[in-house]
Amino acid sequence: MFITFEGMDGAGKTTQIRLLQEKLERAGARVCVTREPGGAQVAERVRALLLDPALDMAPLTEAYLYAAARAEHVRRVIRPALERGEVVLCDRYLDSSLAYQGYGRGLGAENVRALNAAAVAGCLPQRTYLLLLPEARASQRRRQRGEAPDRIESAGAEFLRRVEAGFRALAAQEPERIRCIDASASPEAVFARIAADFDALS
Ligand code: Z5A
Repeated sequence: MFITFEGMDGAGKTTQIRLLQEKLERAGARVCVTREPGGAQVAERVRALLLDPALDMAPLTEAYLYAAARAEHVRRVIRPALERGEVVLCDRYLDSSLAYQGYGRGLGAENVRALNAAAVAGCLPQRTYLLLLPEARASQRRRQRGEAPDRIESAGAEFLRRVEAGFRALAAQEPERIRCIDASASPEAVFARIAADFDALS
């Protein structure tokens, strides 16, 4: 099974992935937890370029770099883990490119999907949990972490608004795969919703 988690930065994806990993491992499943951009050696190098606040790059360059990191991640980590029978839990995937580069940067979701076709090579998630949290709450959670904003986080409120609208549009297009989860409750309450859906899926 290939499961992805999406949403705005700080919505709680990492927290929810850890809770699902614990639940699955308690039940005896083998789990591969991974993230984008990154997850593989070369992809982690590309991640450093993509998130470096000192770099400025054209939107198309950015989209290709995310796709390049994904090509490596799919071939080195995700597909091999699926072939070994592991459950793959991935923090962001193709939908992030559609939302951030397609809607946020204005490249167009379908152009970004086309540019990613060879990178994902048919490797697509069965279920995606889209964690929805008002931007003000997400930025409050990010501040609590005390880390300096990365290049994408620094792109401005209007950009983030387009990204969020993009995620909602993607969920409306594929309601059978993308489950919208209200991420404003406690981590345990949010997880209860994810677990109920996951149990029905598996
Ligand atoms: N990006 C892109 O543009 N195109 C692409 O194709 C891909 C990505 C794949 C990657 O950033 C950036 O790349 C991202 C999109 C872009 N940029 N933005 N913006 P990243 O990997 O460094 O970070 P992230 O994935 O955006 O998010 P994150 O930092 O990992 O946050 P999170 O996983 O969603 O949240 P968290 O770490 O679980 O929780 C944040 C804090 O809130 C933490 O202190 C928790 O303890 C707390 N928390 C979590 N849940 C709760 C609840 N329920 N209540 C209260 N507090 C909570």
